[in-house]
Order: sequence, then structure tokens, then C-alpha cells
Amino acid sequence: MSEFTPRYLADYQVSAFTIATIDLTFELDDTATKVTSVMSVKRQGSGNKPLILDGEHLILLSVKVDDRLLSANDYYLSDTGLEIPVQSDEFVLTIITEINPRDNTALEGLFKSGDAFCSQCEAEGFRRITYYLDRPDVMAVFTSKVIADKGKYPYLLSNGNKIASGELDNGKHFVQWHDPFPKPCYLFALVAGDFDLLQDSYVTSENREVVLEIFVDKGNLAKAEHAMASLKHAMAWDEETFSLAYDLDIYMIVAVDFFNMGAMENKGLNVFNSKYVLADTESATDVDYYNIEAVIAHEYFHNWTGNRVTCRDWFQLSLKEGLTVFRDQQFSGDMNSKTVSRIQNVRILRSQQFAEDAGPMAHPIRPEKVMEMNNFYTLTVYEKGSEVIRMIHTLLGAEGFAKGMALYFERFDGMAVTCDDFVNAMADASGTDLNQFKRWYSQSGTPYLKVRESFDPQTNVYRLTISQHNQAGDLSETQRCLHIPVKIELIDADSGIGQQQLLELTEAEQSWSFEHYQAKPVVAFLEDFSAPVKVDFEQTDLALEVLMLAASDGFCRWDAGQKLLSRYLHKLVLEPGYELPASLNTIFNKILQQDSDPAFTAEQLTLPAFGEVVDQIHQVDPLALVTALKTLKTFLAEGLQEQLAACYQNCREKTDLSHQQAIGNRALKNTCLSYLAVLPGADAMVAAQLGNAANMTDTLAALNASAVNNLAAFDRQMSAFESKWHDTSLVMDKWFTINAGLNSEDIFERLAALLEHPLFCIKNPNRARALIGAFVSANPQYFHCQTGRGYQFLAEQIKRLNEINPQVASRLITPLIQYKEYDLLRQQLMLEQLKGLRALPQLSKDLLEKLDATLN
Ligand code: 0A1
Ligand code: ZN
Repeated sequence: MSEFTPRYLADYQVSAFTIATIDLTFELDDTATKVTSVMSVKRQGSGNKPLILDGEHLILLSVKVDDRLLSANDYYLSDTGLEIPVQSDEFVLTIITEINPRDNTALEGLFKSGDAFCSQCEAEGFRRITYYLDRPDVMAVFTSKVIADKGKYPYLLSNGNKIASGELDNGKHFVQWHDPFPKPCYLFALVAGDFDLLQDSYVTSENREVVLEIFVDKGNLAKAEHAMASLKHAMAWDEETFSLAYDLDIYMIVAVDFFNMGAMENKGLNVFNSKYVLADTESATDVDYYNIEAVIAHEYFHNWTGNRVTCRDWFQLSLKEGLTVFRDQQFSGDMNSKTVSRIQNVRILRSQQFAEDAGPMAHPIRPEKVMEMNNFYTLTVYEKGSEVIRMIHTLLGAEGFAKGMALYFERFDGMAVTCDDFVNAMADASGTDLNQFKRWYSQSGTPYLKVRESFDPQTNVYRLTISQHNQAGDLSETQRCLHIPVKIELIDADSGIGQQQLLELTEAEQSWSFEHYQAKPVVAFLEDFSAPVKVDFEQTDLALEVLMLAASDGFCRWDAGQKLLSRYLHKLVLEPGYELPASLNTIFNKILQQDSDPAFTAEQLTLPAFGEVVDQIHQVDPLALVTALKTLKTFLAEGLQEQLAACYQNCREKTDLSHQQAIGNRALKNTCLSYLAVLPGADAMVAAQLGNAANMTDTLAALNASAVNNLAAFDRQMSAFESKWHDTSLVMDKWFTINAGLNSEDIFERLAALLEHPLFCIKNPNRARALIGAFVSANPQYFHCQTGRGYQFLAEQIKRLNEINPQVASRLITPLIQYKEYDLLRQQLMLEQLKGLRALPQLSKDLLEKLDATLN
């Protein structure tokens, strides 16, 4: 049970004991909360194994087996748990512990978020509350009584339905909750505080009347409206799409300021990072609104995919996360532009997940070895996991997939199961063989496809050959052929008519022939990004331009443009004086003039992100890439200045737009602004937008343009913004982020001052990420500067966070452990910092796992 030993999927064993019910009582206190836990425990199987409970950072006050109070000689206590050598097969275990929520800066278990008490138990936080079998396959019925001062904590919340409440002595009160659904302890939640409450209701398709409650900090009631509307949309969508209705009489959401992740799906009581709840047009951007809708839906969808059917063990995390991300992506696509939503998914995958899959922490979507589970809430498990589910959806079709979902719930409702169980349900319900497909669950790395084409004008036959490869080049013994759905469209060069087809690649190399073509067709490859792969397909500029305008699939139209832009970025990196062709301006002018959804046009005009291109160029010099991006942007801005200005003006003048149209219009307008702002004399334009902005989207776009181009008025503009918003925490996060992206030589002095700013608080994960994380991801020019100062800055902050909040520290280290993506100079500078961190005396398990994977 040593703290630093890895665990292996192959070692899974059924628990020696189960817990059918747990009755908890919390006597809340900032530094000495008393937790009484009464459990009915039962041995599973034969033998007389001892009961080994997990527990960390706990003070044990007493242990009782049935009526017998144990003495210290009756059990073994360690830093990680409590071992009780019991003989009986069935008994009542009563444990009393004491915990210190105030000093819990790791934000796992029970902690204080501002004035409120709040819990976070996934993955293994419940063991910081009491001794327990902290594993997802132990499912118990929870009853929880919360006792606290009534004045300070008028709301006492936990999972399920309220069954009792009352007054106590000394100004205290209590509320008792009962959750009828057996659940693993990672879904337990407790919140106590003084909030404003937004109430609503929803009648499910099964005619259940559900009370909906959103708890927010006082004064923020109006900012919860969008979250509430999103919740109701999600509830209706899941009924319509998968016939899944909500199952309790109450659904509660609490927004807190101190939270490591986005949100948590605790049964009936979701806890949210306030960033994913609070919004009004003045203080939140269009992207914030979109993300709130997506995260609210994600957590709601977990009620079925995660809570009703949960994971057998943590290696199966993608069972619930990949599936739930897929569900929230489908929902977002239905609620907004499908194509633009899909483009956003792919951007994240390509710029971040591909790098993770090529780095030292690469793992299959179902990892096989884990030291710190919190390190595996990754883009791979979530985003690639969702792509894997999407491929099943593509192979089975929407109907086959829905049947698979129905069978999955029929078989496994109320159980803790595996990824294989899910895939088997999909296969059985649809009659599809998914055995080879299952390899996606055990192979890491991004596969890439080599595509070759030939056309025979004699026979009019067009032939497409696709081969699959892994990162290392060829498929090795351990990396076997995957089952890959490849959606294509063959576009007839003359008529522009397309023929769509789903190809199933299952071998190392396969060819397909298409007849009756008068001339070689143009191929839109991997429509809708039908598989999470890289593609090596040499298409001419001309072919890409045809695709940009004529492919039926919006994703392919966008992707062709990205490929064209990446091609020229590549050339600029390798040959800095490279002269860009005028044809680029011609085609992007056509894009600008097309009569298309403005949100989509904005995506087509947006250059590939730094991270996307890093992934495409071997050991890239990051500053050469920064320069290439600037050169390309300036080239397009100069070449299209008039048209961009006209489009900008046109967007500004548009009124009478629907809500959705207005969002697209702003996206296009602000994309134009980001080009125009690189040209001399942009100051007035940026200042005018800032002066006239009626919403946060326009304000931030202007401030960002000011920061990226280091405009003269930057400091003045930021001061004015700060004066206006200093009391609004989520907006001040944005202020820190814009500051971190400033393209100015004195950035390190500025960062030092920002760390000392009265509103900077490293213990608040949002704030830490807003400054440190934003500098690292949005300011490549200085993060990667030749002196290594950027890396040093990051390492210093990670060192501080290692002791305060290991999860946040561990996420921030990502760019350093991916050091092999960069040139040798950066590699050496990053390694220096990594080695320094490895030598820290009190290294957390989170950082240790990543550093050892990187340095060994
Ligand atoms: N299950 C949540 C994500 C989550 C995971 C871990 C946490 O703390 C370590 C918190 C939240 C989700 O997918 O939304
Ligand atoms: Zn999730």
C-alpha cells in the first residue's frame, strides 16, 4: 500500500469486502471537522483477509466493530490507510475521524472555498474524509447528516433527497440527506454555505417533476440564468436522443471559486467551478457562454454515463469520460453550429492531445499503469476517448449506436463495469464485429495514414491507397493494425459533384478503386475528422483550393485551408526569407467574400495555432515559428487590408441579428480585427472598438489585439479595465491572462509584479492558471526565449505549487515534459529546469510520476 508504487490494470482484483450502506455525520468546523461514519460491511468470497481501508491526512478518533471499541493494538494505522484484521463476515463498522478543511489547499476531500465548505472526491478524495474502501466498484447507499452554524451556513447540502432538518443548540442546525442510488464514494458530495439560489423545475418525459437549483455567491443570481437554461436543454436533449430521463426529484448545482477542474458530477449535487456557471453579456464572452452550456451538459449527462453505470476501476475512466465528452460534443453541435463545434474539437485534439500522445506521459485511452490517478484526467482519456466513441458511432450509424446505448443500460444499470463491456454492448446490439476496433483502447500514440492516389485515363479508374503507421514509422509487434473509419468524398473536377463514402481501413495497407471518372477527382479526405489520426497526403495547392470552396463537408473545407496555411508556415520556418505566393491572398479573399456562416468564415481565416504547427515540424525552433506566424499574418493582412476592413465595418454595422447570428458576426469581426491590428496605425481602431464595446467578447478582442501587438495605449486600457472590474473575480482572471500575453521585452518584470498584485492568489487554481498557464500557452515568444527565463519562471511557480496544490502544479508542467518537440537549445534549457524540480525535497506523487517518466 506504499504511496509511491504504481498500480497496474492487470492486477485488478475484486474487493475482499463490500459496503452496502454508509451513514455519515459531519460536524463542520474550519480546522477540526468531525466525521462519523457508520457502515454495514460484508465479506465477499471466502478466506479471512483483513479489511484494508484507504485513508490519508486523517486524525483517527475511534474505531468500533459492531459494539466493540477497538484499541490501537487491534488495527494497523499508516499514512495511507487502516488495516483491521476482522474475523466476521458481516459487521457494522463505526469510524470517527477529524479533518482540517481550512488547510486543505490541495482541494481534494473537504476544503474551504472562500467562506463555504465544499468537497471533491473524484478520483480518490474520499479517503481524505474518512477511512473507506475508496474504489469505484464498492457501491453503497449514502445517508449524510450535516451539522453547522446556521448563521454562517444556512444551506447544508449533500446527495439525493432531503429527509430531515432541524435546529440544534448554540445556533447550529442540521440537514440530513439520503441518496437511494448505490454509488461509489467518488460521487459523494457535501456543500455548506450562504448562497443566492436560482430555482426552476423540469418535468421529465417520465412525468417526474424535478426541482432544479443553482447556488451561487451572493449577488450573482442573474448570472446563473444561462446555466439554468443550458441544464433544461441538456435534460430535453438526452430524453430525445437516448431516451434517458433524470431519476431524482432534485438536481442541484453549486458554483464555487476554488476548484481544480471544470466541474464534478456528484449524484444530484454537481459542484462547479464558477467559471462554468456565471455569465452575463457584460462580463462573459461568447466562448464562456458556449463552454458553460457544454460543461453543464457534460455533468448532467454523467448522471447516466458515469453515475447509473460507473467504472469498475480507474483504468476504465474513459468508459465514462470518453462517452460523456462525445455526448456533450453532440449536444453542443446540435445547439450551435455543428461544423464550427467540430472544428473546435479537432483544434484541441491536434494542438494538445497529439502532443500528449507523443510525449513521455503517452498512454492508451485505457491506461495500464498509474501512479497518481489525478494525472490521468487527460486529453487522451477525455478527447481521444470521445473520438473513439465517435468512430463507433460512425461505424454503427446513429441508429445502431442508439441501440447499443440501450443495451448497455439494460445490461449494466447500477453496476461498475469496463470499457470492454461497453464495446461488447455496441457490437451485440448492432451485429458489428468490433474485436479489432478494441485495439484503440490499448494502443497509445497518434496513428498516421499515408494516402496515395492514381488515375488511369484509359480505364477511367481512380485508385486510392491508404496505409496506416504508428509514430515510430512502421507497425511493430505491439502496435497492431487498427480498425479506422475513413469518410471521404470524391469531387468530380468538372461538374463539382461529389460522391461520399465510408471506407473501413483494417489492414496495414488497402486500396479502393472508383470507376467512371473522366478526370482525376479531388478527394476530401477524413470528412468530419472521422478518426483521430494524422494524414500524410500530398495534395496540390490547387486541389486544396478546390476543397476549400467545394467540399460538401464543412470540416474538410476548413481543413484544406489549414493544410495550405501550415504548408506555408512550414516553408517560412525552414527558410525565413521565403516569399509567399500571391495565390494565398486570392484564395483567402474568396473565403472572405463567400456567402457563408460568418462563424465558419472566421474559422477559415484563423491561422493554425502555435501548438498545432509545433506538432508538425520536427524539433522546431519555437521563435522561428513565432516569426513565421507573424509573417504569414502580416502578409495576409497587407494583401487583404481593404477587404478585411470592409468586412470589419460591415460586421460592425449589422443589427437585427438573432442571438446565434450575432455570435458569428462578432467572431468574424474580431478575426478581421486581429489581422488589421498587426498593421501600422491600428491603435485608433482598437481604441474605438474598446470604447464602443457593449459586451465582453468585443472588449477582450480589442485588449488582446493591444497586448499581442504591444500597442502604446495598452497600460492605460488595462488600468481602466481593472478599475471597472476589480471586484469581479472571473473577469479579473481575464485581466491577468491578457497581461500574461503582452508582447513586450519587460514581460518578466511585469510577471514578477503581477505575482505581487493584491488580487493574485496562487491558492486559487483559476487565478494561478490565468497568469502562469496563460503566459506559458499564449506568449510563446517569451516563454521560449533563448535565455531560458520563461522556463525558469514556470519552474519557480511549479515549485511553489508543488506544496500548495499538486494537481495544478502537475498540469502546468506539461510544456516542459514535452521538451523533445523543440530544438536542442530549448531541450537543454527545459531539461535543466526539469532536473531542478526532480531534486525538490517534498515532491508530490503527481509531479514525481511525470518527472520520472520524462527523465528516466
Ligand atoms: N469527473 C469530472 C472531472 C473531475 C475529475 C477530477 C476532479 O478532481 C480531481 C474533479 C473533476 C468531469 O469529467 O467533469
Ligand atoms: Zn466528465
